[in-house]
Parts: sequence; structure tokens; C-alpha cells
Amino acid sequence: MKLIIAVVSNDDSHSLSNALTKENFSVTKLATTGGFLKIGNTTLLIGTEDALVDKCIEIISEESKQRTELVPSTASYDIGRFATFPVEVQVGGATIFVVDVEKFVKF
Ligand code: 2BA
Repeated sequence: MKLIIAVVSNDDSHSLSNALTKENFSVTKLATTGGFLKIGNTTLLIGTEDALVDKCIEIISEESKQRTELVPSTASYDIGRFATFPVEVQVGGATIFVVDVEKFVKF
């Protein structure tokens, strides 16, 4: 048995956990914070059989693809006015660890 630890964007976590649950994976969602950016992300714990690890990673990659999005940003001009304009930011993606599970017990 393996434990898959997947750090994903908060924006993708809902659809991703739905997609995993639909395929009968058991999922635990943790609210986490990235050490570098210090902003919230989501860590999913998924315990599964060795044979299903690749399928699980495929679902994670489908539901949390890296993409660019336009978000509003504010700039100030020298005459003291402010205006918003869209900037492209990278969102999504996943960081995945797969670890061996020595023992799995459920009561
Ligand atoms: P990613 O490498 O895609 O990492 C996204 C989040 O995944 C990280 O959030 C962290 O929560 C987790 N993560 C990634 N690698 C990990 C590892 N080896 N062990 C444990 N958790 C891990 P943040 O730490 O906030 O990082 C956000 C993004 O900032 C990273 O995206 C990377 O592009 C950049 N970054 C992270 N550390 C950096 C550093 N020391 N120098 C430059 N850029 C860094």
C-alpha cells in the first residue's frame, strides 16, 4: 500500500477531491500553507493500493493542470491616479509524494 501526499492549489481542491472520490479513492483534505509564498494551499492524503498509484496521479494531473490566468492588478501613475489592469499569473499544478505504508489499520 502507498500513501500519496499531493499539495495542490485551493482552487483545484474541490473538483479534484470529487474526481478522486468518484473513482473510489479515499481522500483526506488538509488546509495547509506553503512555506515560501506563505499562502494557503490544500494537501490531500490518499491511501491506495500500489496498482492504483498511477491512476491516482493521472487524475490529479488532469484536475490540477498548470495554467495561466488573468488577475486584476493595480498600478499608480505619477499624476496620482490608480488604474487596474490584468496581469498573467501561473496557477494550478501539483507537488506529489508517494510513500510506502508499513501498516494500515482501520477500526
Ligand atoms: P511549487 O514548487 O509548485 O510548490 C507548491 C507548494 O507545494 C509549495 O508552496 C509547498 O507548499 C509545496 N511543496 C513544494 N515542494 C515541496 C517539498 N519539497 N516539500 C514540501 N512541500 C513542498 P510554497 O512553498 O509556497 O511555494 C510556492 C512556489 O514558490 C513553488 O511552487 C515554487 O515555484 C516557488 N518556490 C518555493 N520555494 C522556493 C525557493 N526556496 N526559492 C525560489 N522559489 C521557490
